[in-house]
Amino acid sequence: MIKQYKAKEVEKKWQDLWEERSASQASEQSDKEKCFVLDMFPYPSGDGLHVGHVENYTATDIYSRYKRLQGFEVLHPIGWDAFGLPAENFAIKTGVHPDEKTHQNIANFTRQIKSLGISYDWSRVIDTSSPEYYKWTQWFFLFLYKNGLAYRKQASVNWCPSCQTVLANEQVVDGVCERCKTEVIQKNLKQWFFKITDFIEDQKSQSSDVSGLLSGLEKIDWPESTKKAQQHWIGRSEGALVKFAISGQEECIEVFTTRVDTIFGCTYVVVAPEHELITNQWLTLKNQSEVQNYLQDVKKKTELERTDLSQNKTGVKLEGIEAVNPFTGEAVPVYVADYVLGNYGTGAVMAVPAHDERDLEFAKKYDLPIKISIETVGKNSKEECLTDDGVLVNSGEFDGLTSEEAREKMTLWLEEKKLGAKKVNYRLRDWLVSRQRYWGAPIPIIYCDTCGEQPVPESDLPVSLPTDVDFRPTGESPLTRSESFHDVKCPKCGEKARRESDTMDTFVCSSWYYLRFADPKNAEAFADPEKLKKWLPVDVYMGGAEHTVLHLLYARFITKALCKYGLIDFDEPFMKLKHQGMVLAEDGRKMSKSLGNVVNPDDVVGQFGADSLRLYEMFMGPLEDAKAWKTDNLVGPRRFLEKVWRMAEKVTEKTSENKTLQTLLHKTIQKVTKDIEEFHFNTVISSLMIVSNEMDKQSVIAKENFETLLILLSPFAPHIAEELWETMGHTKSIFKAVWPKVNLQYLKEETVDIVVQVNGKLRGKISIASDSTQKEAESIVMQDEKIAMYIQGKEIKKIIFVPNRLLNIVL
Ligand code: ANZ
Ligand code: ZN
Repeated sequence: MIKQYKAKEVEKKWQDLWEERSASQASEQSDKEKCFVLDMFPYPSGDGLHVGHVENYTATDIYSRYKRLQGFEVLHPIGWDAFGLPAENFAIKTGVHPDEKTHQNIANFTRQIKSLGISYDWSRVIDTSSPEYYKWTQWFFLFLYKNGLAYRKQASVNWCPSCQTVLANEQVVDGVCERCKTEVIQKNLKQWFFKITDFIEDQKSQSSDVSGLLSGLEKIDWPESTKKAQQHWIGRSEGALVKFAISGQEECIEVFTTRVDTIFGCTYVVVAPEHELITNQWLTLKNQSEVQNYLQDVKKKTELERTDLSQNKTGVKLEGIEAVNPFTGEAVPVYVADYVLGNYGTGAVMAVPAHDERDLEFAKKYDLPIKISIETVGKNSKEECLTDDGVLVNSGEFDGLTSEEAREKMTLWLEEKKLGAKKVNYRLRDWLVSRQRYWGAPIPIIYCDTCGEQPVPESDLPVSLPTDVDFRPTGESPLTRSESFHDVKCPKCGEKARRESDTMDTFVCSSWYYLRFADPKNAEAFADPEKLKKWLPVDVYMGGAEHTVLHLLYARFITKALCKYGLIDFDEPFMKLKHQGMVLAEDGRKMSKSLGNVVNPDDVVGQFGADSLRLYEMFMGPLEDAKAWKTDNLVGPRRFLEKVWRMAEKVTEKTSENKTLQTLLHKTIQKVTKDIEEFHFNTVISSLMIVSNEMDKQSVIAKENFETLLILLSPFAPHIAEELWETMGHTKSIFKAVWPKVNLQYLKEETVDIVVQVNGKLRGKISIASDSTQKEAESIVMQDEKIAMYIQGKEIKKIIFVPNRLLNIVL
């Protein structure tokens, strides 16, 4: 008689054994094909593991264990994205040093993850806040610096008054700080930037072509929505630069437009408040003081307010100057208005109120002429803005051309006359990496009064983060207040110099961490080239959909920079990307401490066991979907595991003679294999439940079949599978077993008759292979002469398909 299923005992036993045997360690020596499966490494927050983490880690653990069973050498590591604001803010509140708190949190995360039976290679753990790691983060900074990809400049930057630090554009969401939701303001500071914009388009290096951030998307298997988000963020737009001469002056105003075809409709020109014409006071304006007053008002507004379509447009006419339309020779007024941004295009636009919404609104307010130069089918009024492409009218020699043709012809015209040129613009800006915070990797630069900006020599890395620092935010970097840190000798002349006191954005730490897993303890290089060759790129990467832009874009940039300079031979870091959906609270809301609806995985493991939790989370629904938690529903997976446990009792050595069961089992192998490859884990679990029920109906279960079931189950519920495998008399781990093969003999195609309807009327019955897809069914039905008769010459509006039952053609 088999003992009762005690999850806690079983799980503890196997977790200890796996650890003792280093069961999940990836080996360089192995000649098996490699597979690198990676989770976005967590920030070790004080709240501990979230059930959302559990979903992510279980999914990739299933895939990793499955790949091992398929004979791959799997690298499945974990680490800690340990620098960052929360630990620093906690320190400010409580006085506990960020290092201490972070390491407590890491210990807690480690314990929690181990209790779930996730098969990480614990010998490769990395911690971005350790000097062994951030030495290489600093090395990357120097690598970029030496190749002209890191530079310092004075810039208007996003400043969070509450976090007291600069934010990257990517960290400003709808005008507020992504982290604390405080409204972001602009500040003018000297800051470090990485030249991510150099990598938007493809590049040639000595040895290879490096795909750009845009075209590289084509070769990676990522969710379409994530690719779209990246494209949108990069914001490539094709247009033209056009020079508008200023009447009676040498200077001209250059504008960027994507609609040069509308230029005959241009009735005024607008420059941004930041435009040189205004800031350098190029020309004498008759209303200088009015303009200055306006600039004061603009300073109070955020970029969001300025670009918000629903906001009232404001501006001031520049009295005393006029711009000349190069095509018409007509002089038009010039305005300064804040709906035009200083940091996009040329900071100046040709305004075409008839065809641009913002211009129209402004023109109405300031009573400027509206001239139609594009006709679009159906629409034509001065009230409605005709923003679509169409055919040119009132456009001289260009009349009758389509917008597309006109853009080409007019751009050529401009180029011939040297009045303009084709131009591609991007929304993406260089990556601002300076942060005025303590808990981050110090920027390895020294400033010397004689020699200027000097990189810290590589042999002096790491530039260690001092521990004796008052890290309370004052707007100034806390490191400026540590004399031991701050004062340094110039590496070039040896005179007294000072260190850069800003630290790096934590996204720099996470932009390269996946590379470190190939060789986490290397003290001579960020990783050995041979080991990088062995493990990289990442085959499957998984994490939350909130990382569609930031982290993923930065990681791709670093990879491309390394590839360009020959340090690695691949130009995309993550070949396949998956996002898990959010796990919501029982009430369907987001889990949050303030709502008191957070589920702690520790409690669930304690009550039901890790295997049940893993199964439950994978059974909640499709991986990518948002799903609401329901503790009561954990009973289902738990009972299923209890059933499998009891089935072990019925196992006999003899082989199965039950053909139906054999067929079902092999269909299940086929389906489970296919579904795991596609990350359809919920359907795998239902298949396993069905086949278990069928097996359990027998008075005895063939050992061979039961073992097949155990292997199929093992990636999902590894502890119980190991235990029962051992009960079956095995001395080696189930994960050393071989993934079952489908015996095609059992899968000889069966057919079903489906009903074929045309407009809901029965028109025949046709025999097709069972479980045909809609496409397969359609192609057979359409070949049938009788059916063809009914639909001849008519347009098919839609086809309704019920698998194995019905196909209805709607005309
Ligand atoms: C004339 C025009 C006529 C335009 C028309 C549009 C429609 P994207 O696609 O985002 O690149 N623009 C250019 N620089 C700007 C700036 N610094 N601030 C605000 N707006 C700016 O948008 C390009 C279009 O945005 C340009 O094409 C310009 O307006 C405007 F019927 O030029 B267009
Ligand atoms: Zn010097």
